[in-house]
Amino acid sequence: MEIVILAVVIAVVVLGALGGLIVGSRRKKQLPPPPPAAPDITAPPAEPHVGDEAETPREEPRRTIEEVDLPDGSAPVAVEEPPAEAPEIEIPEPTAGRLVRLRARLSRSQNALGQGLLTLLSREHLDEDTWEEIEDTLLTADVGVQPTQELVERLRERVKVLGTRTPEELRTLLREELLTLVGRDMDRAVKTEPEDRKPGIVMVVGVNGTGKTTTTGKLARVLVADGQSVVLGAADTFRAAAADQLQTWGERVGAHTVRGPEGGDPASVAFDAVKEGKEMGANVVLIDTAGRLHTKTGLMDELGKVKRVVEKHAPVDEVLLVLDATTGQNGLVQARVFAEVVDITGIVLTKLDGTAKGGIVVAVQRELGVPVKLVGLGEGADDLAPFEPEAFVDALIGE
Ligand SMILES: Nc1nc2c(ncn2[C@@H]2O[C@H](COP(=O)(O)OP(=O)(O)O)[C@@H](O)[C@H]2O)c(=O)[nH]1
Ligand SMILES: [Mg+2]
Repeated sequence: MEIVILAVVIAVVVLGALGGLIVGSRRKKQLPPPPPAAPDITAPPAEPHVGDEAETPREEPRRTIEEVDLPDGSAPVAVEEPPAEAPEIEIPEPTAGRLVRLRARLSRSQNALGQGLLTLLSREHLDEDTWEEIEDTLLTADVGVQPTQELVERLRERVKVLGTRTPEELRTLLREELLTLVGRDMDRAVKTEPEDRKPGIVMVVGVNGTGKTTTTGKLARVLVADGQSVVLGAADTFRAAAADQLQTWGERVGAHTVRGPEGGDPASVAFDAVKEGKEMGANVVLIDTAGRLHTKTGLMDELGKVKRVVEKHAPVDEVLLVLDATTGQNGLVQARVFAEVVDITGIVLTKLDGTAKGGIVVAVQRELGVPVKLVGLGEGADDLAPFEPEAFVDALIGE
């Protein structure tokens, strides 16, 4: 019995050792046996044999296919794969003189307002009916009642002492009076660079559909074109699409977008955006907000809270109210509501390209006592222009 067990143990040990040798020899066999003489390199590789390693262990780093010389001997081609997260960055157009470049977009206001007034003023007899027509023209272009009366009064006075009325004289006169109405001396710079700290903080507010997100995106481009680094805060958390839309704008110019969960707290997204802007050493943080106007109280609470929470970091430098120029009087009502909620520091008038009501510039400034700082003149990425009264009035009355 003991002998049998011993014999079995010996047998197992011997077999194990043999097995180990076999395995060991398999491991050591790394290369197939060298081919006889003058190997034919065009021949297909030798078939693997049973017991061959599935893959020859590599000492050298794996080479990509691009580094291998092509059969026809052409040089290796370096194919750069763009990283998925970094799309090509666009270089926005410079901002100086944009309004002049985009003046043709104001053609509807030019025809209705500028040319309309010049034609009326050129009439041989400036009777009461004509003055009434002039007044109507201004009102139709949304200049507003008070500013219209002021302008008509000034024009009547000046035309009286003019005697002859050459087209050139009338143009000069109208230009001067419209400029006075639009306001030459207001500070229209968008405050993005406070002297004592970084980043500057800008909030963009307004009713949905007026062009807030588009304007925020375009403004980011303006700032980037001017050499500033920008962080975007997607504080419109009601639809994920809104944050996507903003992020897309940001990616095009290399601006980082801070966003939160859909339906999340807008104030905390805004807070985080400023926090990240600080950490990144950004020059400016632009905060896009939601603008539901169903319940004034809800809006009040929400916007007010966003501003208060952001101001735990630093004061907000600029609150831009975005108004759709095509909505006329409705826009003025919106302006009033928003002004009650937050201190508006600047107005952005969008969609001036699609309207004959360029006079809204005058009316809304009067309404809020705040300057129009930017105007939207199209859906294109660079269709946002700093508002320049002279270029604007020149565009209205034509060359
Ligand atoms: N024609 C024209 N369309 C504009 C302008 N600004 C914005 N829009 C369009 O208005 C629509 C609403 O804009 P969006 O930024 O989403 O508005 P939001 O809801 O206030 O964020 C979009 O189709 C924009 O392309 C502008 O200056 N001119
Ligand atoms: Mg939006």
